[in-house]
Amino acid sequence: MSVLENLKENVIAGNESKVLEYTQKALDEGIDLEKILNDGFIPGMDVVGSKFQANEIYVPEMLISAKAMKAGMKILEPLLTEAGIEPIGKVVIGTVKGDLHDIGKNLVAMMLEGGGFEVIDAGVDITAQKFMDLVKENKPDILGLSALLTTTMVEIKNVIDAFKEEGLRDDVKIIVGGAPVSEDYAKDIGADGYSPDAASAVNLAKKLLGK
Ligand code: B1M
Repeated sequence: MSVLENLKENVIAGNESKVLEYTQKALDEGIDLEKILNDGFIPGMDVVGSKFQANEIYVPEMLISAKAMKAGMKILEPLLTEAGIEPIGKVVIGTVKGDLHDIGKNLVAMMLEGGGFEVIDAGVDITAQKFMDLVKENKPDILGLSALLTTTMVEIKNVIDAFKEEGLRDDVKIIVGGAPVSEDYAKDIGADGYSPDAASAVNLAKKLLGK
């Protein structure tokens, strides 16, 4: 198996030490940074996403793969920045005001990174004002809003309404998710998209940007 095939397989297996080893090997062999990303990390996380959607693996396995991917990406990130290689899009993501659940949101963030996006993670309990400030400051292509409680789900609508009132709604695509959120709710409140899980959030984000 080539170094990149090994990298991909170890991302899928969630073997962090091997991911680090093969990332370094790929760099030592002088393999192009974009090639390491496009033929190692991204296809690895693609397989993880597909397996999750097919119920072949579950959240813990996906988290382990995402963690291994993130560790390897830490080596690549400064080099990618130095080389001026652009991510496929920028996402600001956070859990809305009043809500402290972040496991699902973190998974979505990690899968988006694995899919080639730059992700700015705002954290949890984020107000509409803070989301607006982050969008003005970072100019992301996509804003991701997560809510896990039926009581905080309504806050997603408040954020979207605040963006409309401030005249910022057309500046960013808004995607939403979290256990109580549904496709119908997303449509009703004027979101650009909904995804039920982390793997489909990546497909949705790519689709919204025409990638
Ligand atoms: Co809480 N909690 N919790 N909790 N908690 C739930 C959500 C609950 C369903 C449990 C229950 O009663 N059966 C319930 C909500 C009921 C409701 O409103 N419908 C509940 C409650 C009531 C509460 C408290 C109010 C409890 C209390 O204090 N009385 C309290 C609220 C605190 C607050 O937020 N203000 C509370 C607290 C907590 C802990 C802090 C203890 C902890 C959170 C730790 C953390 O996140 N750091 C916690 C946990 C762990 C859970 C459960 C057990 C697990 C949630 C989770 O992480 N799931 C949960 C019950 C359950 O789900 N079995 C429960 C795994 C995760 C990978 O899935 O987050 O759904 P999920 O994310 C998925 C998708 O939803 C989607 O992709 C992810 C990955 O595939 N997704 C997106 C998520 N965000 C997305 C964004 C996207 C796209 C997709 O685009 C932007």
